[in-house]
Amino acid sequence: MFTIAVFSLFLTGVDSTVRSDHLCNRPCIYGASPFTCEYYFTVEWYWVLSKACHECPFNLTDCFRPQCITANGYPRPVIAVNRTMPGPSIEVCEGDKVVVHVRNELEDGSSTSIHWHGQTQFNTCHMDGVGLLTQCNIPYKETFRYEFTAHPAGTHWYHSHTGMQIGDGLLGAFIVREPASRDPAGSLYNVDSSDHILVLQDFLDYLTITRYLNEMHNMWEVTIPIAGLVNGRGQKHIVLNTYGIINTTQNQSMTPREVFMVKANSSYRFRIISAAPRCPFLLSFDRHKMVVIATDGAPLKPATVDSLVIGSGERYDIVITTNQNSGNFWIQCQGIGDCEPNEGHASAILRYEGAPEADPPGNFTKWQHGTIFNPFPDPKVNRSLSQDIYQDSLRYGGTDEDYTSERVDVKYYIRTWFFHCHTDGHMQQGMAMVIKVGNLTQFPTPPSYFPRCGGYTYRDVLYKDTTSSTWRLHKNFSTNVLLTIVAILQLFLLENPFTRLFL
Ligand SMILES: [Cu+2]
Repeated sequence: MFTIAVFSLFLTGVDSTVRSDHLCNRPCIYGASPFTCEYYFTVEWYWVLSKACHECPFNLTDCFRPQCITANGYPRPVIAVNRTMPGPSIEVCEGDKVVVHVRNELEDGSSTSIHWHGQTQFNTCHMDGVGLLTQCNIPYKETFRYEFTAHPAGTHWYHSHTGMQIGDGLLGAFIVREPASRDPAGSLYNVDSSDHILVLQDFLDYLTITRYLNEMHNMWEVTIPIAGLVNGRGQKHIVLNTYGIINTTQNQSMTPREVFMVKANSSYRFRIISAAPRCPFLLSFDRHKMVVIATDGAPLKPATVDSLVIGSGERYDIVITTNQNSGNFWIQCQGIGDCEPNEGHASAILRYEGAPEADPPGNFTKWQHGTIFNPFPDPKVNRSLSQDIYQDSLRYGGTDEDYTSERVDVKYYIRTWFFHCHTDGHMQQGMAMVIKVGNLTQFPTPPSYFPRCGGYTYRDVLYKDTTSSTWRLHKNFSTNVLLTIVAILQLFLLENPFTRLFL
């Protein structure tokens, strides 16, 4: 085993895009020894267009300084990891051991926790990061050390699983690569780079809890003002040269969009993550088809489309072939449903090498999206239903797994799952339940030093009766979180890639 420890705080590069400069971001070689990949995350309240941004956006270079979060140009509080949003990407190979030290520096005293969305956590379910369920929330000023094996391969992400911290920025990409030879779609692309990870957020001009309370308690509030961000960047608000303190002839400017650089005549794997806690998005690349090759970490039989709909928490891997003449092209992410009326869109730029550093010609055009993958029933979407590809027609694209036959390869117990809607307000309103799989005595044992809060771990619930050598319930079980279980199910999980949607 190699141990690679890097303080990612100092290695986030010159901008806040999502590339990982960690040594664990490497080509994955079949049969090679796994690495131990160690990261240090400091979670803290931070600020859009902070002092670290100097003269951004009047001096655009300043917008790419370390610790400068530009978002859509509206100064507001955010919860950042190492003063970036999205937080530092984790990019590892399948089978690596991932160690993340999460330090809570949230100055209002809030607690936090981080869930590794899409990771199976075999035998480490206590590292799943669901606050108050699989672990205590991490208190202010304390550090929690997550440690688990990266599995399965694919495009995943991490995010806070405490309160509504996702909407305020506590999220990042979590990419688990495998040797290209193991990827059924490996022959369809030439480039699978950190430079083509696209993290989509919806974003407010105020804290997420404000929107939630407004929706819940303000009888007049019916609109949802939202803007989209791609890799933490968007362009919505005009920034004024307040007080005239920046020495420029401009009196207003706008924050930069994210730019994805490509070369002509090649094929790129784009890894698209929807970290948007609220909006589904309709996503397309102007004048480029997209070949969908995976969802939520599972390979699909490739499908060629013009655009796709991505919901909260979902991931799609697509291949873009750069078959146009050099130029700039819009990457359009249109918020749909109730996110449409209020400028709920994000845009980024696909720029061919040699093209001018400029916006693509023509405006961001809505609703021209051809064949749609997984269409959302929105009457404004201009489409021919007969062409569209629906989710239930997706086919598993793997070659080495026969998930339809009734056989049990492995038996494992995953203790408790928090099965929930990934739209933040919906979860808070109760679209969630705790599912316990297996008997308490069958669960993997957390380390003896694992922190406790109020007796939620199985050890606090059970004790071993030394005379009969059987497990018994403690009498003071009444305060235990397990009492909130609304359903106890025996689940028979087939190795179906789509079950991973809910992890
Ligand atoms: Cu999640």
